[in-house]
This record gives sequence, structure tokens and C-alpha cells, in this order.
Amino acid sequence: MQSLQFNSATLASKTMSAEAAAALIPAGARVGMSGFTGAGYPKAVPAALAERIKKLRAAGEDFRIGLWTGASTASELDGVLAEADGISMRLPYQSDPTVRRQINAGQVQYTDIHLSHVAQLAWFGFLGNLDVAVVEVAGVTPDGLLVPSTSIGNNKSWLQLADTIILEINTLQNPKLEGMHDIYYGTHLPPKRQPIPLLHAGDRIGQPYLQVDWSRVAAVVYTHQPDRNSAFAAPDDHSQRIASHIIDFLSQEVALGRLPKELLPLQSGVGNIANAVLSGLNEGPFENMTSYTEVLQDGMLAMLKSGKLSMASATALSFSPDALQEFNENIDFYRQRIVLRPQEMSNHPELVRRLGVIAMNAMIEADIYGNVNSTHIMGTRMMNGIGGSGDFARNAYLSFFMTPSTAKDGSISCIVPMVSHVDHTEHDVEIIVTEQGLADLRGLSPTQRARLVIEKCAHPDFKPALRDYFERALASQGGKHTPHLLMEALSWHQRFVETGRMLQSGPEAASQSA
Ligand code: 0RQ
Repeated sequence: MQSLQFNSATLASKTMSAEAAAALIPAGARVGMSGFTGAGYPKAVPAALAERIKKLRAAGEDFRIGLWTGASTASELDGVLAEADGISMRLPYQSDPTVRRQINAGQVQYTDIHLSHVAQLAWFGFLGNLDVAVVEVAGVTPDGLLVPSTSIGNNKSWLQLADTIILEINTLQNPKLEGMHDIYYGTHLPPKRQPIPLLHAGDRIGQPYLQVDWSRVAAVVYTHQPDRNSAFAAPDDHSQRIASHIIDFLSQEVALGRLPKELLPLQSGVGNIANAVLSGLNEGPFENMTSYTEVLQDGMLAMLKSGKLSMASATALSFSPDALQEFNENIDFYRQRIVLRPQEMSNHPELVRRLGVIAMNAMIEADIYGNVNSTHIMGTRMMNGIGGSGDFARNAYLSFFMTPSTAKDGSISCIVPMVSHVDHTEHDVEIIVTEQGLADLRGLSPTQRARLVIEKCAHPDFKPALRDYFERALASQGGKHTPHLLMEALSWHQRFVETGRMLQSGPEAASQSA
């Protein structure tokens, strides 16, 4: 395996400052950058580009780019570019407070896409030409192959599709990341698609390196900077109760013979609740579990360490500073148990369905019929994006959505008559969990679901109003299959806006957590 156009002089001949590399990006370019949940994003070129944009703007020139990534990045990428007002469009996922504010102010056009779909949409040509790729790698082999960094995301596709490539070689990333990745190059476009030969979560079906055509590499920039490495909150009472409902439910499923005793591969979303569920599983009764997920965060690392998890497949490593230290100090142990893949593989519907993944994702709100809103606060204001939740929810063996039963100090119910925005329909959502309880919706009709969701998941402060709503809807002139009082259903959210704290603090106030 040798990359063409690479020899011992190549790296030196292409090495330049971040400023010189940033100058290669033209105004209006579509730029595919690396980065997934705060891991493996470029750290120097975006900052240099932001400085350039500010200077150009001061001189009266408008300069903005279309920014594509794997998923969320960090303040050194999304943050600096947004502060320079340098992003005209963004896809497929973000969690940066400034970008969020600009999206909600209508300044940034945001295309919120299932993470497994991004690469194929780019390959189909549906997103337009990719002009530039800016990709962080952990190193370059003597043959000119790229050692991927702490995330892979869409890097394989960005490197294949972009006209111009800028590489950031981050010498702070652990050199022992080499060998941990599995890059599958066997994907073809319809009508030539073939089955993906992955049968177990830990299978390696590709190669450890990213290939690059060095004739398109215009710049190599060296960096020595850490990833975002956000800390997680210690599991609170609500998260622990949600975790224990899920563990009780899984134990029951094992007892009924509907799950093997080591369960099926786990997918876990991002954030504190997801992390708490993993902590619960680490203390729980299951042994020899596996995961097929997109982000490996602290909870799964602890499960690998304890041996509860025998292996983990993901596309990114998103650790707190403490977990990162643990990972680096024991990387020989972890490298035998972790496989990192492109996100089109980690989130692939074919693979999620084949493996029978157990999907556990957080949400903003659910309605009594089981529709879920993962993205919008009060129906209009974007929080982060759908991320990978839909890839997993639609195709999983079991699909959980979880949230505390209330938000904003109890003033808003997260169980409502009708969600203010739908990301996951009643057809994909199987189990809803709050700290109050768990509603198993499998095989139920809408009216059966509504009664169960209200009784099991709603907060006692909101139960009477939800029961009243449902019974009046059922008694109304409308259809009895999914009874609604349409005008009243959405007025719930309006009432929350008036009584809750939403007017003082919109989603822009929330910090970057995913
Ligand atoms: O705002 O901090 O101002 O109070 O929304 O809520 O409870 O901190 O939730 O950090 O666990 O994120 C769904 C957003 C949950 C996340 C979501 C307010 C609440 C707070 C955030 P404040 P929390 P979390 C794999 C899977 C989509 C992507 C996904 C997410 C803020 O999990 O982005 O699943 N998911 N990816 O107060 C009004 C309500 C509210 C509400 C919460 N009902 N009404 N405000 N809030 N519920 C990973 C990837 O794909 C990369």
C-alpha cells in the first residue's frame, strides 16, 4: 500500500504556516473539515482563516464559507469561524453556542442531516462540489498513508472528494492511535453497491490508514494542541433513575429470552444522561457486552476498563481530561478493544439493523403518542441537530429515548400532547424513559401508547393536564385513532414560553455538550 506522488521530500515541501494554508481557501468555498464531537478537528487553520476573514471584512470584503464536518467540533473551529461571521452554511451537526445563535438568528443556513447520510449525499453530488478539505491526522507513514486522529467522521470522503487538501498533523495525538482505525474503501454508489462484510461489532473490514492523493495536498501544517476534552457532570439523581429503569427493563428482556445475557451491541448518545446510563450499566448485572456506537465517551471507557464491555466500535473518542489521561496511559490495553470507523460505517443503517443495536438517545421532548423532538426548543429554535440519533432509532433492535420529565426547574413538561417539532416518529420510537418511569410502546396502538406514556413518564405536576387533554381529545368529534385537539395541542408550548424561563434564556444560553 503506497500513496502515489509521495516521497521522502513531500512533507517538507508542503509544510507551511497555518496562515499560508488558510490563504489557500477561497471566498465562498465549500470546506469539509475533520471533527466529530470535539475530537480530531483541525486546530490551527480555522483560527488563521478566522483572522483572515476579520481583516478582509474590515477592508470591506465579504468572506464566508460553507462548512461541512463529521459532527460537532469546538471553539477553535466552529467558535472562531462563527465569531468572525465566516460561516454561510453549516452541515451536518453542531453544538457551538455562537453557531447556534447565528442559526437561530437566520444568519447561518443549517442543513441538519442524519450522520450516516452525509458522505453519500456528498458522493451523489447533492451537496455541490467540495472545494477544500482540512483534515487533522495523527501522523503520516513513510509510504504517505495517513494515520487518522481521534475521530474519523467523514474524512475518508472529504479526502477523496476535495479539489484541494490541507492536512494538519497534530503531534500531540498519541502515536499509538496507529492501528486502531478501520477504514473501509469498499463502498460504491448505486447501482453497484455491495453488502458490507461486517458481521460483528469488532470486525475489521478495511485498513488502518486513510489514503490521500498527494498531488491534491496543497499544504501540511503541524500543530501540537489537545482536543476539546469537556468534562461530564457526575450522574445526578434523575440520570441515575433513568439508568436504573433501563437496566431493569433490559434485565426483564433477558429473562424473557428476547435478549442474550450479554445484550446486543450498545449505542449511546452524547451528554450527561447517556453517560450516566453507561455508569449504571457498568455497575449492573450484564457481562461481556459490546458496543456499536458513534462516540466513545467516559462511560464506555470505564466499561472497557472494568471488563463489562469486551470491545467498542465508534467513529470518535470524546473524553474528559481524566478519561483521556486514563486512555493515554493504558493505550496498549484499549487499542485491542477499540475500533474507529468512518461515520458512514459506524452509523450505517444496514449494519445497525444487522447487528441488532440497542440505541439509547437523549431527547428534548416526546408526545403522548411517542413522537420525539431531539432538536428544536419550542418548535423553532435549533439546539444541536439530529446527529446520529435517527440512524440508530430507525434501525435498532431496541430504540430508547430518554429525558428528565421536566425542564427549566420543573416549569416545562418534556411529555406534551404534540411535539413542537418531529425528528423521530412514533414508528421509530419504541421505549420512552424519564426519571418517573419507562413506557414500552412496542406493539401498542396510539391510544394505548398515550395512556402508558402519561402514566409512566409524565411528571405528577403535569399528569392531570395530560390526562384531561387526552380524554377530551378522545371524546371530541375527531378520529379516535390518534385523538387530538389540534389548536390546543400546540398551545402547550406557547404556555411554556409564557410561564417558563424560555424568554430569558433560549437554547443559545446552553453550552457545548455534544
Ligand atoms: O437548556 O441548559 O439552558 O437549561 O435544553 O438540555 O437536559 O442539558 O440535555 O445535554 O442531555 O442534550 C436532546 C439536546 C439533550 C441532545 C439533547 C433545555 C434544557 C437545556 C439541553 P439549559 P439538557 P442534554 C449521538 C446522538 C440530538 C443528537 C443525538 C442532542 C437544554 O441529546 O443534541 O441524539 N440530541 N445524537 O433546559 C425547553 C424542553 C426542554 C428544554 C430540555 N422540553 N423544552 N427546553 N431543554 N428539554 C451523538 C451525535 O449525534 C453526535
